Amino acid sequence: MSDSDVETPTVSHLSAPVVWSCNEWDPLEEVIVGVVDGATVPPWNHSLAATAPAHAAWFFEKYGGSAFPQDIISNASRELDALSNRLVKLGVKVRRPDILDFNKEVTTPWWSSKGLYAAMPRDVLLVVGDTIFEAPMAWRSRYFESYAFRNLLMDYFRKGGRWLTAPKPTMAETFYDPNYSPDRAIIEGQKQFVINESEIAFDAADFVRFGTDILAQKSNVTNAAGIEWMRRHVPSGFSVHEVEFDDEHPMHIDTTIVPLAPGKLLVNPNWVNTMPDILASWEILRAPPPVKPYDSALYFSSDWLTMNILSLDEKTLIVEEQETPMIEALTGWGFDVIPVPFRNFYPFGGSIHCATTDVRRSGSLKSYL
Ligand code: ABU
Repeated sequence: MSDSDVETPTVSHLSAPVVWSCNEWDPLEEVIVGVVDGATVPPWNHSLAATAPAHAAWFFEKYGGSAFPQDIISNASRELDALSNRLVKLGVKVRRPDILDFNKEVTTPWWSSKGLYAAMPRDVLLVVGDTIFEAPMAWRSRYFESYAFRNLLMDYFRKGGRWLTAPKPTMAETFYDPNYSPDRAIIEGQKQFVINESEIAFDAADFVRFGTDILAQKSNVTNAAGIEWMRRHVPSGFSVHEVEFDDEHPMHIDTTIVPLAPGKLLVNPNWVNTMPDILASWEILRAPPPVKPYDSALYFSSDWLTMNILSLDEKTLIVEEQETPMIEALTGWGFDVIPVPFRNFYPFGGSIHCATTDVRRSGSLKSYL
């Protein structure tokens, strides 16, 4: 390629920032919705076993290394498209990542692996104010996942968005604890994790935004070094606070605490026994038990995907349509609920919050905690 083939980034500064989101509930203007095309099932391995339910091992043993079964992809894809169309009708600009073939084996100096998917923008990208962060991730199968979003990121960059990419860990053997076992996730009162602190790692979904304050948890994909890296790089005016809950196998905070509106927090009754002091002034709704049984097609996740809700604004929530107890509880708490079909996406390990990343919400930076 000659230099003349390379497009020079032309930066246009819009009157409103192209990337701007400070919390989970301001009015949603632009969102990325994931895609499942090209998704590959990772082989059952040590880091996956740290959080995937043991009952799902058969799925990974049968399909590991192969494309997801086509019927699972088609059904989920239909629901992602329906969600996108619904959001457009609600006045939200929807962007989609590129479709990549994650069944290609990639090799680094330390390992070889196939990929996973571009289904969960929430895991990969985090918008803090005017900056979009690309997470380094901690699974080998997710090492190149952010490239499905690169064209979008370049577009935001050209339009004046700030974009930061965290340093990726090598994901060499030395990064994982060979002695970690999900059966011994707490030793002498200390939570154990499959990743160590030798390198920086985090998934964006271990962070949740409350305006000037961002809460983050250590997990099997996010270490203290990753939280510290974010603390040093968030734009001026934001602070990152580490919190810990009672999920013994944490991976992603968005089925543990979900802020829905200023002062209103949905919490997981199994994993939140003690509220961190920083949230003491917030009104709490303990989530009703999930409708979907744990041992159904939930290959990557707990059954608390029921809590994985996207806020359209501080009054309106998008919720999976069959989660009736949740819909009733939220309606009773004063919210308007837009039910959408999303059950067929659950086998990929997330629901509506995971499948989306808000790139722009109106509103200004404020303190709520
Ligand atoms: N990725 C969100 C799923 C977290 C959970 O297993 O509850």
